[in-house]
Amino acid sequence: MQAGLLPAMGRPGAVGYCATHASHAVKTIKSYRLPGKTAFQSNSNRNDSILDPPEKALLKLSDNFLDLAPDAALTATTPRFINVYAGKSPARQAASTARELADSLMAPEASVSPKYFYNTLGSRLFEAITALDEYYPTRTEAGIFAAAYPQMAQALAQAGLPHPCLIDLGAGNCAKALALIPYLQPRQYVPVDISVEFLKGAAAQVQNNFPALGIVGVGMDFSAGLALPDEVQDEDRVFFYPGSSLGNFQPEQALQFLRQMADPAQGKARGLLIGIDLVKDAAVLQTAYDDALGVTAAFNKNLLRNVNELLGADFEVRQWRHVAFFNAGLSRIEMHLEAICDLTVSWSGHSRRFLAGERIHTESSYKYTVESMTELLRQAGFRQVRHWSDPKDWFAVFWAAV
Ligand code: AVI
Repeated sequence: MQAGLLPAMGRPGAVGYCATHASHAVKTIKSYRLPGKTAFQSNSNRNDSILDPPEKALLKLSDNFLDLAPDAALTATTPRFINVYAGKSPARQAASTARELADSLMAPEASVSPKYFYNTLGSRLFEAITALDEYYPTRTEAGIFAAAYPQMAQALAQAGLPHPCLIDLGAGNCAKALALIPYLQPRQYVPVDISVEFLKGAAAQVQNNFPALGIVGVGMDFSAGLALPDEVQDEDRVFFYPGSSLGNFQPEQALQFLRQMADPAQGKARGLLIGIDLVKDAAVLQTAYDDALGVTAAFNKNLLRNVNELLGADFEVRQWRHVAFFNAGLSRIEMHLEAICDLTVSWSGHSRRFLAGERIHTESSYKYTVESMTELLRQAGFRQVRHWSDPKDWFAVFWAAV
């Protein structure tokens, strides 16, 4: 057991900043012998997301705590952070975003990439979606993880990855990794996200919980390529990609993306732990993307506000309606914005006319079967593939190793 993997959140002795070392703020945290489960239950600083694991796992954790000397001092440094956009000036970034948006809006079948959902309000609306009764993927996936953490850890160990470099793609608030780290015991944790400022705070929180864990935060749009900076350990990389976001790629793009993870450039042993939404009854799928409260509709329409800001366009949100349906032939949910009346949208000297009923395609969310995902992982170069699913077989978490 590596000392750094002991979660600090159950420790009432945690104290504030007391020293500065080099450019990093150093935090001293007093640890103590874990007095059993009650300590987890009584501490108000705890992170409840790691309190779900089964009883047995809690006992295993407490055993690990006993390896520590009482009152041993652990230090938590501010995690390193690398912004892969650093080479590109903000003006060049803004210009290429505007070009991409303008091109997709001017195409015969107008579209906007789903990555533009996630401005500040969009991220909050997505969080609200995950709490909806109709949106089953988030809680179904959480249930699968909670029931199978120890088995997942065992699968990694069997693949020769007992202390991996855990690369968390689209880490967001890092909550899913926080629960996984005590089981997978990574040597290095690498949260990756396009939303840089948000990620910094979240990575610091992980560091507080696991003071001696090596953390390198990476700000990058990983959908454009998975070339990670040199600071990321190139041995024993395990990619963690929960949330069924692979479904937002076109199948050919999904295959290319998976191939990059299986590529020998990612180190000697490589693996992937990924959450995938499965094909199911069309009505269940449809209501998950067209909920009664209209939260998904707001999430979809908010994209127009973001395009207005990024492109300087003049979309009138009230002139558009949310459309979501399951396209069974392509095995995907499609989300569109449909013009309610004839209208014209303009931006920096350009304009496009939309007739009533014309649509902008904003998202596809592909649904796989266990067989089709297993086949895709094999095509990408993964050899050992297994999965865990819920009793209704609505969602699956796959473990794939090369
Ligand atoms: C992020 N992604 C996996 C979500 C999905 O289900 O495709 C995005 C989403 N779109 C509407 N609701 C949720």
